[in-house]
Amino acid sequence: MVLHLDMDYFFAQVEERENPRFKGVPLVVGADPKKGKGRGVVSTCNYEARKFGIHSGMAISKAYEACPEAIYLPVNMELYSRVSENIFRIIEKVSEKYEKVSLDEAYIDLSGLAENYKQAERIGCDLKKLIFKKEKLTCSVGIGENKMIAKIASEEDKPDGLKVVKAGDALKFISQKSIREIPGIGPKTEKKLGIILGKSGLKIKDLRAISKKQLVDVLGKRGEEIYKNVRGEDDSEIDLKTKTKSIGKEITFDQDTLDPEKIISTFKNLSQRVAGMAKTEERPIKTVVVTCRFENFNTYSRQVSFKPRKPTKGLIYKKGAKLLLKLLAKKLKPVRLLGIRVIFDESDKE
Ligand code: TTP
Ligand code: MG
Ligand code: MG
Repeated sequence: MVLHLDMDYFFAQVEERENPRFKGVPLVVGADPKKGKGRGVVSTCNYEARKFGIHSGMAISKAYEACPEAIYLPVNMELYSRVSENIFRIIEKVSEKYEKVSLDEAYIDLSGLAENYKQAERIGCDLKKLIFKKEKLTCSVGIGENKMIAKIASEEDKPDGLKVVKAGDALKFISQKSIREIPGIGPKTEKKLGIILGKSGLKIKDLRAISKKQLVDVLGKRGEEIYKNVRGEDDSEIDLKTKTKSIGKEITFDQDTLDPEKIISTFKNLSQRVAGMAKTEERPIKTVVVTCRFENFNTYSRQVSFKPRKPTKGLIYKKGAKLLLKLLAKKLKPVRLLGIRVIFDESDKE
């Protein structure tokens, strides 16, 4: 048995908690909308804002168009990382056998913890209560016989949901769901499958009509997995305690710029923020990667590796700036986007 947990509208919910007057009104976390002229995207929004069609990844200008009266907040990653750490500490108390998927999402291996679905449900219920008690945040939990079923189950009653899908009910449970609920089926795969069956808006049960051979012909190796997935099966393992491999941050300028002062001060600021985030991992870094996108959208990355060291602002900035300056001197074009990323040392891997 597997339990999947995902925090509800995570960044936005944390902001609501920090400032209750954001509750009950549309709240969007992401780039500055600049009265509709902003260039970035929506990170997430609360459910009130979702009623206006706003969602993660949408252009912030589109979101503003849909709901100019919403409250727009910048991404405060340091805050969300801190909250995320607290949540994972609570999860760890329930079980050491978990996989961290993202800041707000985890799979927990229930084998050895629960003997039946009733016990599993209690564990899910307790975990939700614990998180709410300690962090005043809601999450949604799904329980199933494998990762895929657990994940689809956790989506079922969001927000603040708890859904248990017993082994015998899994097939029926997924039948009427969109094929997009299967992890890894995105718009491209959906389109290819739509062509095979000659229709759109495919449900999971529709895919059961496609032979394994045909799925493999169209999708390659992934076709074999999908053949199993649509039958409720999923052999993917819980990847226990995957450590964060890297942390980075990038920024798109409001206007492409060649101004050295602006570029350097922005880069310094980015380095500082990345250092702040990297520090919370309490592990040394071994590589710094710099990314630069120019006005023509050509994007270049340069990296440097060194003996593992503490991720201080000074180190990250010094290593990064050298790479950046080399790149800028060579290209001499206005800059659209700057990014910096650090890669952690993994030689201490268990
Ligand atoms: P999700 O769990 O996908 O979304 P969510 O928690 O905001 O909403 P839901 O209730 O549907 O789970 O992502 C977790 C956080 O990751 C989200 O709060 C913000 C961030 N995020 C982005 O910054 N950009 C993205 O495109 C997505 C999908 C998420
Ligand atoms: Mg979430
Ligand atoms: Mg998530």
